[in-house]
Amino acid sequence: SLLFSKRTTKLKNLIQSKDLEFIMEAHNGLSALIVQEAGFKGIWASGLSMSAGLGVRDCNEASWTQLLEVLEFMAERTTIPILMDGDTGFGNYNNARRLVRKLEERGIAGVCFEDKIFPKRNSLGDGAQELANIQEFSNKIKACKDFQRDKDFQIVARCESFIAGWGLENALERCEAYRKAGVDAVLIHSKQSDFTEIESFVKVWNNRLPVVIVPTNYYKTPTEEFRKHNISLAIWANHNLRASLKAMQDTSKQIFERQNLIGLDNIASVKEVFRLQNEEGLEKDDKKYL
Ligand code: SPV
Ligand code: MG
Repeated sequence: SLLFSKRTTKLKNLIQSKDLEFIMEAHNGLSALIVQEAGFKGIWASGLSMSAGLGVRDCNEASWTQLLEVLEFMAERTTIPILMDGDTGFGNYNNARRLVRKLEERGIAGVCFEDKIFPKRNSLGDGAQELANIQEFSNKIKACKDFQRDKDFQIVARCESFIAGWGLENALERCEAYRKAGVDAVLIHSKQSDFTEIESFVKVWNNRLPVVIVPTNYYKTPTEEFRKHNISLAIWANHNLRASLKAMQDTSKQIFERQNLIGLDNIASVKEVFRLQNEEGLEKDDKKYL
């Protein structure tokens, strides 16, 4: 049954189902658990948030093995599927497929690769974006699909045509090539503040493969619009990182200025920290084994 299915199968069902589904960003073991406890059926291991959480830029400054360590903590504390933001795959087809192998070994359910050049730049920044050669990126996808061991492991091809300023025709040409290469879904990204680019794409795309979106900049678009346009998966991509960042800034500032801990109402109790760490589980086991 679904309840006992593998995480890869769960992610496959989320992506391939007709219904609009949502996954939420996490960037370490604790935030991953928080996403699961909130009720989400899946986790977006955001490149922006994982790198920001490590204090570095979102342009492949953290190595892929460093990210693998982060992902391992996220997988350890959760049972819902994790979709890794795999950026460009950290090299050519061989580097990308080897990452796929390592992700499978660590219980990660899928990966998203974007059609840019290593080292990538975050899509929401102002700088110029260089796209990968279509054939080369398609072959990278094909190599990864050929190499995965679990047939349900999901590979999402992320098209950056709109981000790089190339427009609809380019986006359609690319996504069709990635579909032919055997990808499981396409992610079409836009940094506009409205839904028009995405809408223009999905109208012509016509459900050839499930469509994934990241509505960070067009967040004012009602979720009903996504549903109406048959979006398969929406990613809330960075909001736990941004929420915690603001809370940490406010808390550090207040404690620094007041030189005391009075009136810190917006922080979790130590008890809550222990609960999330599952201290209780260890206490039980101590009784049994110590
Ligand atoms: C991320 O969350 O790292 C993403 C989405 O790739 S974006 O920041 O919009 O590029
Ligand atoms: Mg990213």
